[in-house]
Amino acid sequence: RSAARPMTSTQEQTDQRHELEEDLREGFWADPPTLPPRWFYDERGSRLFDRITSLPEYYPTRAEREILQQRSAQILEVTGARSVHELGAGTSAKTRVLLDELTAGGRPATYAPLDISSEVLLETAEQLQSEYPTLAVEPAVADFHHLPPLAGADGERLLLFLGGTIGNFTEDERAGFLRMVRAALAPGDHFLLGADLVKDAARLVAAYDDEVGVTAEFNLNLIDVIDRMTPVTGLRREDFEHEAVWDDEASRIEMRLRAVRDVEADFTGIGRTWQLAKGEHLRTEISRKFDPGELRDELAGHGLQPVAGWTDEAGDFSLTLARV
Ligand code: AVI
Repeated sequence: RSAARPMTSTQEQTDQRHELEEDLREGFWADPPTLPPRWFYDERGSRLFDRITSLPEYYPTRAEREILQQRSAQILEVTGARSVHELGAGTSAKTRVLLDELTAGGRPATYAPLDISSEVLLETAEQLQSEYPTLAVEPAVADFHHLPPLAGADGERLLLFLGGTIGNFTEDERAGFLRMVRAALAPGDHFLLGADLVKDAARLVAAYDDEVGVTAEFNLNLIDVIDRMTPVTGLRREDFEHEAVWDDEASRIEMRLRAVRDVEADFTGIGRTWQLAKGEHLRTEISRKFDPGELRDELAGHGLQPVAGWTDEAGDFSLTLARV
């Protein structure tokens, strides 16, 4: 969730610009135009996302924390894990509950936070290392498409993918991701997946269109990210409005930026003009909501055998534990 953070070197800045331009070329002239959600997360976007996670309407973060608080001991008992790897770890906030259990009684263990942003990773690793003296903290830069070889003994690894980020993938991306997870694990290793569940449409829409407008700001910030990272004229945030729509058939929320007037933007960096007529939209994110049974079948279909599953008390969010 953190591709567009402030960069440390000009080279990294140039690389990021080229990656964004590649994504623009691929998505912006499609119908509807799209952009991968990773571009939301510059410094401001990451701060806005943190605010989203404590909004009254946005239940997933609280629900997942509730499950982890109740089930961490059980998860570690069932898995026998001694090395925990977390993809998209960020600041590892929720994971601390699990790390407390993992290191209870001063037992040595390994925690490998994996994230796209080396900055956040290193800060988090340093912090965790001082909090958990018996934990070997081994951060590694990784994105959702490439996992490095995972340290630890076969059968003792637990890979975490929390937060419901699996819902932000398209069907193809999700299949590719699960193949990658399966390939990274050995027989006896486990995978713990956080996923948001289908529920009443009004609650889902409210979670992505909150009363005070933090999610709207998060969505509109994408226009500022694009404008800052690639040379473009005529792309203005005031020409768009935030929208969250529930698509029942696809079982997903779509976040959109709808044009409130005709937009004509000149992307001089890639030599193309982009037009969006008033009333048309740019799709900025999908957030798929799952049926627990279907999700278990999908995992099993990828060689990840579900061994346990839990929801929070309200049944809003799920953690599924699968074994290779
Ligand atoms: C990161 N991801 C799981 C969030 C979600 O709920 O799909 C991103 C988000 N977008 C708007 N609000 C939250």
